Amino acid sequence: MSDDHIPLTGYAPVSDAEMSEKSKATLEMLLTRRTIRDFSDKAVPKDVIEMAIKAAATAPNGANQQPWHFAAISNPDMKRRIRIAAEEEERAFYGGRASDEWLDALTPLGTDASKPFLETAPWLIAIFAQKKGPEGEKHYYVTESVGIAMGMLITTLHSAGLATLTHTPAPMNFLRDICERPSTEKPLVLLVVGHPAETATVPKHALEKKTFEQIAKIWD
Ligand code: IYR
Repeated sequence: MSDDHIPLTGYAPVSDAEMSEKSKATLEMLLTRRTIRDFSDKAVPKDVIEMAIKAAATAPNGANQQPWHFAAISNPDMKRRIRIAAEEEERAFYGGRASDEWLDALTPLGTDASKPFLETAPWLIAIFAQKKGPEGEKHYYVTESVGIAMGMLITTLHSAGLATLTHTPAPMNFLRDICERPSTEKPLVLLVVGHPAETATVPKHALEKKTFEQIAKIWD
């Protein structure tokens, strides 16, 4: 073993039966996750958000450069500014910037330019990808790394009992100004986090999942 490596810890031996049980339990937990757009204004403690961000930051990533920044916002004034800027972009998107083909693909979701959840939900997490480090050094596999971290963030929040919406106003460069981030960072997603409103619905379309055979092939 070279001087710059240490023995692996954290992997207790596990039986095949236990592995099956645990993976099934995680699958069942994830099968209950739904993207929602109707949020309650019920508060969510800051420590839950902090914990979820710490969980996201354990993600495997290119050259351990950890090329991410999470701006977690519950400040009502910032949420309002984000809503105003996002709705302006969305009005342009739905009013002609998006192709007919794109708008057709969105029809079953029933989305439009109105984004009240950006003020109603207790937390917004703006996720930034750092193309470069503080000294201008290049980062590798940035989108992949941040994508994995976002998946882990959503999984942690869902397993805590919270609902999320992966909102992607396009373009969302306004987030850089509002969250005071440098031009070397690209906002990727605005994650809306909170409890579902009692009246929340999900589009039937979202429940139509591809079969296992459509998405995978096992070569054993
Ligand atoms: N950003 C828009 C449009 C939108 C695009 C996709 I792809 C979606 O899956 C959902 C919405 C909006 O948030 O309404």
